[in-house]
Amino acid sequence: MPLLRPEGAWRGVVEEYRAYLSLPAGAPAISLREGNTPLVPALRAGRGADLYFKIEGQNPTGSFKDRGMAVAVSGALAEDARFLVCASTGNTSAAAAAYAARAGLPALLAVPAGDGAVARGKLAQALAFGARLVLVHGNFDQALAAVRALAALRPDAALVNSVNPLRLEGQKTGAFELIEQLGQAPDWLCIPVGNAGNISAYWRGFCEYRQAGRCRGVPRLIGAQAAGAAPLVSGTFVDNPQTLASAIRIGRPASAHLAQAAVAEADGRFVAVEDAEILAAYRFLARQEGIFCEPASAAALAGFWAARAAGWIGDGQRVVCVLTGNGLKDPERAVAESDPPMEAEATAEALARTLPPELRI
Ligand code: AN7
Repeated sequence: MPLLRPEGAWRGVVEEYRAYLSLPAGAPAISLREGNTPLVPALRAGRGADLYFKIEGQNPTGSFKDRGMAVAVSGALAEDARFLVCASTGNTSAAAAAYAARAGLPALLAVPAGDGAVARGKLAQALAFGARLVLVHGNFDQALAAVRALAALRPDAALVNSVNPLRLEGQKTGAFELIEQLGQAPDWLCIPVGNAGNISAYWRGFCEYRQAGRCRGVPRLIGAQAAGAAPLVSGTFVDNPQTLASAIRIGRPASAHLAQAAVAEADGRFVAVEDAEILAAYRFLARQEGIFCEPASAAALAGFWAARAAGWIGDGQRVVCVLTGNGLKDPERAVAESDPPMEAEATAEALARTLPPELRI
């Protein structure tokens, strides 16, 4: 008989970390074996620091949202919710759709309508998982206000945006894993910030592991926002946020207060990065590191580079950039940023002529 669960196999964040999660006792574990993502050392991007990438795009639906969604949907079942609802720039909705399918619950997903508002891969995921996908006339912030209002009217709904405390509970497990993978906390964590839940969750995770004696120190935080959607850098909400990194096109972060407290306690900084810097980091990651993430995730590396240039992060310091989502989420951006393919006859000679000049003989 083959073992259904070989000794040591990863069980997903609810079962691996239940003792650290404030889930209702007896909540089921809804899991797609999320978490346990690779920590990959940078080869060329480090600029004199000791840089690593946490590859959250290797989660089941391709983003870090799976950690929080596993816990939120487990909690929703414990509380007898009859449907899930969320607003999203795409990744939350993809995760909600998958975990709803897993849990056998319907999901209502409100995403901003409009060209490029949500990357194609994310829309495809929501549809494939069979969720009710609604293109809302408005931006993410307006969609979030609408679903919050709906959830207030419907006690049978589980709102699974990061205003649901179980979402941050799940996402803090990324910090736990980093400490386990490095043997201690890094000196710095660089992370993209949109609705500001994930940076708040990581900070909670680091502080809880320190409290539990699992690490001695906690990292300083760099929260990277796109320059056109940077309310935490400017200190004022943005009514019409703009950036090609659609995942973080958010002007009124729901967890702004938590993120501000985290960055203050961590002696960290919020930094605004221009779309051109995000794209440079996106291309560098793919071409020089072999890591294909989505543009919003590349903001973490752009933020790291900005922090290095400003002298905040010193030589040799250990830094982790959280690469939050998979590059396949946004295939249109990948094609737009790349050379077009070549064409050739199906012969050796024709193929050889497509080699770069230095390789032709
Ligand atoms: C790839 O899916 O808000 O600061 O609705 O998809 O916790 O919001 C996505 C956010 C970073 C920012 N990277 O995290 C949504 C959504 C990626 C993301 C963020 C998001 P938060």
